[in-house]
Amino acid sequence: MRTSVALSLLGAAATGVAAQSQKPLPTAVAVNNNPVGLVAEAVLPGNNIKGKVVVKSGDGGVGTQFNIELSGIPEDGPFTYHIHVNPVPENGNCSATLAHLDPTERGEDPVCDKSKPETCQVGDLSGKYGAITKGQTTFSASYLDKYASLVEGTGAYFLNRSIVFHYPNKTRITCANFKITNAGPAPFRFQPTGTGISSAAPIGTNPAQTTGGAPSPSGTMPVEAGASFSTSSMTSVVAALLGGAMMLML
Ligand SMILES: *[C@@H]1O[C@H](CO)[C@@H](O)[C@H](O)[C@H]1NC(C)=O
Ligand SMILES: *[C@@H]1O[C@H](CO)[C@@H](O)[C@H](O)[C@H]1NC(C)=O
Ligand SMILES: *[C@@H]1O[C@H](CO)[C@@H](O)[C@H](O)[C@H]1NC(C)=O
Ligand SMILES: [Cu+2]
Repeated sequence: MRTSVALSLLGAAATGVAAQSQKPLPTAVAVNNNPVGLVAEAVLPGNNIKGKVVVKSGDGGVGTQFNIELSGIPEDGPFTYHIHVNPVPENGNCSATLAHLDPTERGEDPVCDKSKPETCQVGDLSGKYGAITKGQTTFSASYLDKYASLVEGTGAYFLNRSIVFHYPNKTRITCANFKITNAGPAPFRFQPTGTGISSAAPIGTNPAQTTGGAPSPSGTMPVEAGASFSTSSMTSVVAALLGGAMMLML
């Protein structure tokens, strides 16, 4: 009797210890305010794997769409790839990009569980969406990632960082920096005599913005302009429809 009580207490204590050592992994924050229309790409230098990784804001600024097209892939895969913390320096040294983008600081272990992408390192793209399998000489992938951020100033922001491809032994094969190719619509400015929203302002593709850092001169967010215009035009459409319906009812 005493023995069994003691044993069950021991059992409970052991269970407690096991539960403690499996602390839940931190979860990444889903990004819903990426700048609509923003497009960037990382073009590989092409001395082995060729191709590029194009990223853009998901619909309505929700998540980041990744489109990857590669060719000339060596035979000795599988290859993993990640967003790394630092950019590639001028000399192309992929080692200088340091570790994976990991704003939640969950670390490398345990390995990423694809079914719980929010618990993976934000930069562990092959962990979340699959590696380049052995034997394929070309690779294309397209997916929406909820956690990588296009919002400057946030920990998961990655357009000032790099993408790195690895051999199975983790040696770095190739790497490239992201460059903004389209900053998205310029801030909307109200023009009383204007005939159309599209003529309101030039598209913001000035090179200063592609190197990152400088906010747009007006300091307003480029994103909301189109959205608020279409909201107001939607409102008037709805109002017109409602008006029509009421006329019919009378
Ligand atoms: C590349 O970067 C790593 C890490 O910063 C450094 O240790 C190494 O010396 C660099 N190699 C070259 C060739 O610059
Ligand atoms: C990239 O941008 C983020 C957010 O703005 C910042 O915290 C980080 O230090 C930057 N990293 C580099 C390498 O510039
Ligand atoms: C890793 O693998 C590549 C390709 O097979 C090879 O060229 C390289 O020497 C290996 N590096 C190490 C450190 O074993
Ligand atoms: Cu990596």
